Amino acid sequence: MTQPNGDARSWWKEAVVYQIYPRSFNDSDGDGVGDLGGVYEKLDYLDDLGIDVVWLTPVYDSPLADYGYDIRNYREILDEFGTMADWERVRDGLHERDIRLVMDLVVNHTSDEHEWFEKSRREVDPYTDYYIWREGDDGPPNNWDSMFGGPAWTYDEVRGEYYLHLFDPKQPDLNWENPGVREDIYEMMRWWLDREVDGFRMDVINFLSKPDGLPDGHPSQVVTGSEQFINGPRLEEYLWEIHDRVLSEYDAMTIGEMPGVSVEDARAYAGSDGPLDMVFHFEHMRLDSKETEEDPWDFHDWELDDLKATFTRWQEGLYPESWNALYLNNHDQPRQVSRFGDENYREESAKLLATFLHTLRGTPFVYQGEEIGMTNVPFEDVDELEDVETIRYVERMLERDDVENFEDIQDAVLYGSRDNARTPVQWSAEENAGFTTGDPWLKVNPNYTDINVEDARARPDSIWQYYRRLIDRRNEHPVLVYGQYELLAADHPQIYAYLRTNEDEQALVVLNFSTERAEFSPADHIDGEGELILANYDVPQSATLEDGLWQPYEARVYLLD
Ligand code: TEU
Repeated sequence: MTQPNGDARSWWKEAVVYQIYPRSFNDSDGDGVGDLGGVYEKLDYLDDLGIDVVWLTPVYDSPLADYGYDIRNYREILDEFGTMADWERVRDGLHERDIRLVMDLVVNHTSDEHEWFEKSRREVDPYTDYYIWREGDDGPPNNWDSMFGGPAWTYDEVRGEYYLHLFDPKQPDLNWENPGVREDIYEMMRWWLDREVDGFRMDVINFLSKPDGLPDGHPSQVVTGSEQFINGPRLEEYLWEIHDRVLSEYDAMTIGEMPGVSVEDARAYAGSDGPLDMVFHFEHMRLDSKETEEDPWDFHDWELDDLKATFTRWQEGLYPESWNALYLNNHDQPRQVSRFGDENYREESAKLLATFLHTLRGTPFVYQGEEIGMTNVPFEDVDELEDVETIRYVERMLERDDVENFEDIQDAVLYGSRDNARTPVQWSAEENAGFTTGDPWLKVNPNYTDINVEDARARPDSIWQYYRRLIDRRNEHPVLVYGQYELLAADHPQIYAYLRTNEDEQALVVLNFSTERAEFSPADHIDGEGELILANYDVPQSATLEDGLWQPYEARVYLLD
């Protein structure tokens, strides 16, 4: 039996990606900000972990209103991060270690300090229509909200018109209707690909197309207007154009970040015949929040039922023609162990989550610090926060009558802020966790004395060592990469179990997603014997499928006969 067409083997399917947020990764010059020199120092570290691809979040020149997602110059490196020569050194060092490099592509918007915007607001051709400008009679041209809260329009005194920004006012949206904009973006993409970049993670790439006439959004939406600008009318056309004009000429990996994307949409955008390789969807990021107009951060506990249903829908829905991008946290989300695991069972639950991520069909994305089980951060005051989204949230909430001070919303911030993921990587128990000899730009999580890389590498049973073994297992058993997914015991309240099957092998994954012991006998659900190939508790190699009692957050992977 051959693999179905859509399941043809590719390097980017077998890869494990490691996401670096350079500002918080490692500081080589003592200014308190991580940099490319710091990444260079850690190349052997990345190699030892066994990852195959690095995704570098934006390192381009930027005024940092959204920490680099507001680009001033696509072809320059931000001074704080180093020079183009430093970037080349990182690229070459990665390539020497057979690690590929994926860059962030932010082309829904630029910085308002980008030369194109400076010229556009002065109506200098050909840049006059590079952005989305409208006159407004008594206020903004339509009712759309920005993703960070507040109106999506800002009045520009220079031009005397409003411009659209789906994020911060310092992030004006490019006008993709304008062929000149598209040409310039394609040229820029080729410029990087010709510099041996191995692919792009494409920021909010499903926001590119805005409908003609920019109609008002439905007021029932949490972000008013989102149903208009998410997956807009010309999106597919633009993605195909990007593919045909640029990507088709290179062996590049492409991951589209797509808030609000459904399984059906994803099949069109990232099928085996689609323009992109895979997409980041957000459905599992919504399982614990009830976003409302009043409070976009209304968090509650997530349910295992929902987690199973969501992942199962994506695992089944993208088989066999499309491919999953797998993640449980990143620079925009809380730490996974604090959210989907339990800090009281930090080591066990971090390993369980890792097992989950690496044994689903798709490409796993590991976010820096995840491999040592870094946790959310006990921020004590607004002054400790840096993230624009969090700061806007706090400002908006403080305007409400029922919110008097920071303490009233502290729980939501401690749970949900993007800064949770952005504190410096904890390298050692030395001052500032060994991240910098200077003053770190964002507070170091005080738990660095216990949770750090040095300790994790020294302990054979650490989360870090577990990641290494897990990556090895995935490399040894293609069934863990390609196999078809089948959910078992769908209604079990604690256990999440599934099979992975291809023509040569079958694997069984059992995860106790709870703080209680669980009863579950795999033998009730499958025939045959199994060989244990990975476990996060010390269980004998001879453990059988009849075994019925599972420890809190216990995870096991069996290869079946
Ligand atoms: O994020 C897109 C996005 O939708 C975020 O607003 C996300 O939903 C939110 O932060 C969750 O709390 C991308 C980048 O990853 C993010 O860092 C940028 O701020 C944003 O685009 C704008 O470029």
